[in-house]
Amino acid sequence: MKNLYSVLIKQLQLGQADKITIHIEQALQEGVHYTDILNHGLIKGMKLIGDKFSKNEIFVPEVLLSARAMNRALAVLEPVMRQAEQKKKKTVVLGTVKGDLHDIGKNLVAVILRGYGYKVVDVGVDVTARRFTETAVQYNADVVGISALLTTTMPYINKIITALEQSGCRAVTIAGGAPLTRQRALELGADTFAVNAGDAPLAVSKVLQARKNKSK
Ligand code: B1M
Repeated sequence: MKNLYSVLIKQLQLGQADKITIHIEQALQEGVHYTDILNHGLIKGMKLIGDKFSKNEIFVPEVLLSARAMNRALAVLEPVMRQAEQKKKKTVVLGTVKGDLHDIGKNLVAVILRGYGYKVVDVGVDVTARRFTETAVQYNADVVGISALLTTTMPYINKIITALEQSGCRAVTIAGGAPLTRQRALELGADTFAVNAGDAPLAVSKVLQARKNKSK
């Protein structure tokens, strides 16, 4: 099994989108759990790529190839997670802020939330406050999830939350993304924060539960 994960990490690093999808399909057929593929293979692999990028050991073209392979890999896992889903509970509108094109972390958050039974409406990347708000109102969202990966795009989280409040939307807001801290997320008006995709469902459910208790 260790070999499976190191092969996935290698394929991610080489941006081998076709090979990685075939490999994941085989692993799933052999009974490997999707959470193991995510945690021991894909997330670990993206972290290594991020570290190499930060140290200038690899550059944007390589990262783009890896990002494409990662998104293809997530697309293979998604139906499996949907199947595991028992019943849809709450609706989450999820997107990456205006000016920001990073979507791998957001996509991972979507996969995990779906796995926990949330209905996720993914509004994509480079999303304006207006689009977040209109979609939240349209779907009567329980949760709005905002991803921001750049120091320069982080402040836009506050614009989105202000627009949601002005529209009368009462959705719980969660923000996340590499440069963000809990303190900064709360300063920007978010109800909660998650440092990684795995923590997002618990963070959201804590706030939803607290609201429910308050309204009793
Ligand atoms: Co960019 N990039 N990038 N990049 N990129 C970072 C973020 C950076 C830290 C790299 C660096 O310099 N060390 C840096 C930001 C610095 C800063 O502002 N503090 C940076 C920069 C500067 C840029 C550009 C400006 C580079 C340039 O063009 N000069 C440019 C901006 C483009 C734009 O958005 N307008 C840019 C472009 C790109 C690519 C297009 C090449 C590519 C994105 C491809 C894509 O997403 N489709 C890319 C990538 C891949 C990265 C790194 C290497 C990896 C990001 C990633 O996917 N990580 C990143 C370096 C790094 O993080 N070490 C970097 C894997 C992913 C699973 O983790 O996204 O952190 P992450 O998500 C995590 C958590 O943050 C959290 O959970 C996720 C899973 O555990 N999370 C949430 C995320 N969203 C959440 C939402 C939640 C809850 C948790 O609730 C809603």
